[in-house]
Amino acid sequence: MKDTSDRFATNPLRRDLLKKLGLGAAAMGTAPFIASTAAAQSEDGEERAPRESEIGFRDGEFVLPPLDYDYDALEPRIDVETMRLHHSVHHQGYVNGANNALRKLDEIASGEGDAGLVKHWTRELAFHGSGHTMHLLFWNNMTPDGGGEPSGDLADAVNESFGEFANFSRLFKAASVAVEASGWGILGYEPVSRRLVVLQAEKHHDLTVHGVVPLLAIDVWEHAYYLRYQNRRGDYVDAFMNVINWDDVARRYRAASG
Ligand code: MN3
Repeated sequence: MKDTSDRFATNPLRRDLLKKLGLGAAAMGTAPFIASTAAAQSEDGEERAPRESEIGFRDGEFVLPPLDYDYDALEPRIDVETMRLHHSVHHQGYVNGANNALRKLDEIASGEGDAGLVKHWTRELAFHGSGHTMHLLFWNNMTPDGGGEPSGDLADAVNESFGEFANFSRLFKAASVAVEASGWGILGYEPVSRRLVVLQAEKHHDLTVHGVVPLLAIDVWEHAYYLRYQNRRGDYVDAFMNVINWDDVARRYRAASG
């Protein structure tokens, strides 16, 4: 893996795939990948250096960044053991899977791989690549000091899109609770209508509206809540509302809509 990473980093096909994954220019060169370009802006819209927790790609490979807070920081809403397993095992699995899929697709591109498996490996990239980017978003969407309501431009956008915050909250929670099997509840920016939308994702990527930029996401796979909440997904969704980092969501909104 190590000896070929330089080739992957400079491979034109890989660049194209990274673009399609929405990873942008920062992923291609020496600049670190930021979970969303949105997060790379400070409160006043100026560029800022990415936090370590936002860097999900380095030296030609997807990587698992550390969290911005300790595993026990979101107690009692999200328990320490869930956080530890979810970050260090589950998220790492998506990082590994995405790197493997890219490697296999690079082999096919160069004529060395089995082109008959292209359907398999693109599906693997969609699943693991989306798993990686969604978890990067999820971790940075949360903070021990979270909850409440957004302010500023994001608050205006929520009101314009949903009428008022309570309506957004009702819709977001309903969508998150109702995801069939494993997936995500998502607040995203839809660039054609230029409004906010609430979506579900099944797995990490099914039900996507292409072009929508996810701003806020709650993981409703059982691995995200089962140790503490068992089958009570609704209680977990309610708890999540109290750890949302609205400053992070607002930065992403500004970059996506700007
Ligand atoms: Mn997860």
